[in-house]
Amino acid sequence: MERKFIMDTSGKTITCRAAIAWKTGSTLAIEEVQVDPPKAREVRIKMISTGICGTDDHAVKGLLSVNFPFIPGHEGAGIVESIGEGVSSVKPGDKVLTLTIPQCRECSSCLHPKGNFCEKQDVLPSSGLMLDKTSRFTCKGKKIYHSFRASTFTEYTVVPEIAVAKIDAAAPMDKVSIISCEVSTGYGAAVNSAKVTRGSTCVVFGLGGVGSAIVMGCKASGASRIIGVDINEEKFPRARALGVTDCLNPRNLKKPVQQVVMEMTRVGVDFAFEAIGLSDTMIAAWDSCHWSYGVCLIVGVASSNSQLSLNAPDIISGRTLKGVCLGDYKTRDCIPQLVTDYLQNKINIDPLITHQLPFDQLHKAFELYHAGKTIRCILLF
Ligand code: PAD
Ligand code: ZN
Repeated sequence: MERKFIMDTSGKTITCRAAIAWKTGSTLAIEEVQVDPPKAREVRIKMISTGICGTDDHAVKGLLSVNFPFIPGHEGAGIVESIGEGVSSVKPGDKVLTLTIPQCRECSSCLHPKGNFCEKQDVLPSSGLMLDKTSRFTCKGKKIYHSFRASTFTEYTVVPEIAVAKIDAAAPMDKVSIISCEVSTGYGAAVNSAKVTRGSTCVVFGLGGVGSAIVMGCKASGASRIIGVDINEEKFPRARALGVTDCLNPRNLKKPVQQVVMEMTRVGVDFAFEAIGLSDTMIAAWDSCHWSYGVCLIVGVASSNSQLSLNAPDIISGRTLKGVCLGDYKTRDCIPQLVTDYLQNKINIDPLITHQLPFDQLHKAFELYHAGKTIRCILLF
């Protein structure tokens, strides 16, 4: 008779592999780390997969204000290994996604019908610590910081219960990690935040992971024209397959890209999305909108302390400028539904996944990302 030995790790420190960013801009190092058990209202997760998001790259490069050394990654799918005292929404064995923006259901954002930027988030600013201001990670006796209270580039992580979304037990865990950020951010920005209308015109700046998910959302909403802007033309064929009707490389244009968009649409677009994280492209997106009813959504995360400078008098013409995080979804309430929608073939996330590699090939995954070859590369544990 076959006997299974399952080691009970609950309540114990787990030693496992994790990627650490030791200092600004340094290559990630795969190290042996100690992961403490979850404290009250915390959850320890055995990671199954994690995507590499543009925000992780910004953080590792030191473009965002984060504390080093830290374990990057936030776009994760895993299985609950153990829970701390008072946790009631998940139990060991549950399939979950990590959430960069938690939903505490008590703060001003959570209680407002439209708010999703929970006050208990750790992005702006980022302390790299859990809610009790301590860390659950150590390496070689040193304290290691968390990344947005998610840290998914590790075999085990600890997160607050309010930053965990329980998902459908049938979810394919090698794929759904991207729903925790890329899909909810991009698809959500179009369908939930902008509420792109049938027959409308859209422009999407940046055709990487998030931009591609925005294109999917614009297409699903019935946009009649979707202009895609990227400096990497290798992104164009896939973008066209997802619904982009016109591709522009600003480096090959003789005029500013916003002027070209204006001429192509005669009056400016209904909806403009910025999914790069640069002030210049945010301004270009704003300038591409119809001056009266155009809506400009800023999805890209700009580097810390950067400023956005707009021509002040132009603002009264009526355009809307809106920032959006995770598609404006109330994360724990809404993100599991996207997983169910995927399982029911209402959305298809497969074209957004171009690469899947084992976790120990993390460096190859980052090389492919930096070479502009990936839409999303998922690391598998
Ligand atoms: P990505 O690296 O996959 O995509 C960025 C794309 O922009 C690439 O295709 C680049 O070639 C392109 N690009 C770079 N510079 C320019 C330029 N000057 N002009 C035109 N195109 C350019 O990253 P991503 O899609 O994972 O993330 C994109 C941004 O979205 C990034 O700033 C990230 O931090 C942000 C993000 N925001 C949220 C949110 O909730 N607001 C969530 C996740 C990611
Ligand atoms: Zn909250």
